[in-house]
Amino acid sequence: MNILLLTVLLTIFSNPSDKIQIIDPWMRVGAEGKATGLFFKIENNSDKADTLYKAEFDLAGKVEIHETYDAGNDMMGMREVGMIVIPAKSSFELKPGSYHIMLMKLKQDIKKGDEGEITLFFKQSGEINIKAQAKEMMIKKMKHKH
Ligand SMILES: [Cu+2]
Repeated sequence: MNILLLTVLLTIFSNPSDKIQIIDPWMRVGAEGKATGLFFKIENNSDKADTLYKAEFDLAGKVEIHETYDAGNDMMGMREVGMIVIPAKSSFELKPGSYHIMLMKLKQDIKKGDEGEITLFFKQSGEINIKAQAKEMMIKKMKHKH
């Protein structure tokens, strides 16, 4: 890799003026009319807390910020939370089985490898556009040997 390219890459990935960084965004594959999840890690490099309060996705009729909770009787439930606060100099991870962005009422199928552009809204940092690629969830396969 030449020095110029390396410098450009380092500038992109370690720009200290980027107070909020979105790391490894991805979404789960989904079917038209259904809902799917969007996940990423938020790094807040500033010395002020920031709040994620909204997300927009063109291919979803509705987008909500969700958390997963234990609903008792071995059931897991999901509910909307109005926002996620990321304290100063810390990070917060949205992941399956935990906090996530729920992309609802999908306007088309989202297949493995599809890329979606999503806009995240932060109180301090404003709008941040991200690209998330669709992946299939890793599901443990049951194997029967006879
Ligand atoms: Cu959800």
